[in-house]
This record gives sequence, structure tokens and C-alpha cells, in this order.
Amino acid sequence: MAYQNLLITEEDGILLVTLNREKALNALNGQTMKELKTFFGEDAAKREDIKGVILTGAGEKAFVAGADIKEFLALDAGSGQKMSKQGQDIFFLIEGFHRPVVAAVNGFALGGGCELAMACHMRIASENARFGQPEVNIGIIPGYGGTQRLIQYIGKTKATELMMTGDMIGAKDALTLGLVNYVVPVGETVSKAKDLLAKIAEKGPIAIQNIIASVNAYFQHDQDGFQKEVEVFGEITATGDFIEGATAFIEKRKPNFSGK
Ligand code: CO8
Repeated sequence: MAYQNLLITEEDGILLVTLNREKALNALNGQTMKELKTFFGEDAAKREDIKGVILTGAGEKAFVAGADIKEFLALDAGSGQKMSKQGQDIFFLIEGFHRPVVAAVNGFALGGGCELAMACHMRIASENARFGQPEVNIGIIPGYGGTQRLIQYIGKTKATELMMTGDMIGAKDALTLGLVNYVVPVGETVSKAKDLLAKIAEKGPIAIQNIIASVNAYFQHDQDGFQKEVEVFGEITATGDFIEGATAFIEKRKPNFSGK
């Protein structure tokens, strides 16, 4: 497939995938999600010869600043559910990928961007990285698995606070909470991810594949939570608050929520 929004290079058996919409802080629009699906579900899925994949964002400001809010206003309950479910399924492809996938998080990893990083097997953060689930600021909830995976990584207490306040946390706090594996200076996330993948490539690939499968199996009981997230996401996309939140973002003003 010819990719428009993903820049893919290969070096020493490692596929480096750069989400390449720097002007929109690499926000995940429909096209980018489609390309992630093709990459992890088809093109890279056939590659038995690779050591792993690194996902990063173009520029130093953002890994991914979320799903593309500018595409939200066309959503309704049905299409909102569909989009959430399709996004979750794409992120399951990443989580279940046969080789390690490392997120090199340079800057903002917000909303769908934090969810994307969490779907990867490991995360390297630059010192300027900022993580958060700010969906609540526009009157919605995380819809790409965030309500489930954030709890898996940092526990219910802090996950609930972050989702309810929409607050961002810096790289050091993300490390303390167990959200990331390492914090490195700006510009060094990809090289650290390469070192990690090179080390893992010395181990048995069948073992690595089965560690991925077994670790994922530990959380299978959470499947109902994912389904719940899809249903609720769809319902919220039919509310006035959702339209108001997304509109306010686009118009660069504070939202005025009515609770309807
Ligand atoms: N979507 C679309 N465009 C975005 C997004 C986004 N998520 N984030 C940033 N941009 C755009 C801005 O609109 C701006 O574009 P323009 O220059 O055309 O106005 C450009 O990127 C640069 O952004 P800012 O000018 O806002 O840069 P700042 O440095 O002032 O602020 C922030 C950076 C703090 C990251 C700010 O851009 C921000 O708050 N972004 C939104 C973050 C957010 O709310 N993310 C969550 C989105 S919702 C989500 O991810 C839900 C996932 C589940 C979806 C389920 C299916 C529907």
C-alpha cells in the first residue's frame, strides 16, 4: 500500500513508523487509522524477518495529540460506536503484533495518542513528553481502549483521576506511575527503542511472541470493559455536549456544556 500519513523506513531489521502530520500534531484522522490497520494487519504482519517496530511522531512537539477532533462533528451514536470499535480493533492488532512494538513518545501523547502508545508493548518517553486522556474536556470519554489500558498500566486510582480531570502528566511522573519504561533526552527516544529491540532480538522469537500472547491473555477478562466503552462512546457522540466540546476546540474557545 502507498502510505500518505505514515512514513516507513527500515534499518537493521527494525521498521520505523513515523506518524507524519506534524502540523496537526500527528492527530489520528481516518486515513491514518486506515494506514495503521493496513500496516499492522497486512504489510508488516507478513514480516517474520523483522526484529520489531518503532512508532513515533513527526517533529519534537507531539507523538500524537489525539484522534482528529476536526472529524468529530459528523459523528452520531451509530458512527461514533463504529469508529470507537474500529479504532479499538486496530489497536488490538498492535497489542497482538508478533514482534515487539515500541512507542518512541516525543512530546504530547494525548487522548487517542496516549491510547496508541499504551497499545504498544513498551514506551520510551522523551523528557518533554506529556501524557493524558483529555477527552473529558470536549465532553467525551477515551474511545480507543484508554479506559481499560490506563487502569492496566497505572491502576484505577490514578487512572480515574487522570480521565476525570483531563490533566496531563510529564515524563517523570509517567515513569513513576509505570506508564513508560524509560525517559531519555529529547531526540533520543528512537535510538533507545532501537537498543531495546536489538537486545530483544537476541532472544528466541517464539518465546517473545508467546510472551506477547500470554501477557495479553492476562487482561482478557477486561473485554467487557472494552465493549462497554464502545457502547458509551456511541451514546455520547449523540449528545449536544459532544458537539459543543468539539466545536469549541475548533473555534479555539472554552466549551459551554449543558449536560444534554
Ligand atoms: N485533532 C485535530 N487537530 C488537532 C488536535 C486534535 N486532537 N490537536 C491539535 N490539533 C491541531 C490544532 O487544531 C492546531 O491546528 P491549526 O493550527 O490548524 O489551528 C495544531 O494542531 C496545533 O495545535 P495548537 O495550536 O492547539 O497547539 P498548542 O501548542 O497551543 O496546544 C495541545 C497543544 C495542548 C496538544 C492542543 O493542541 C490540544 O489540546 N489538542 C487537543 C488534545 C486533545 O483533546 N486530544 C484528545 C482528542 S479526543 C480523542 O483522542 C478521542 C480518542 C478516541 C476516539 C474514539 C472514536 C471517535
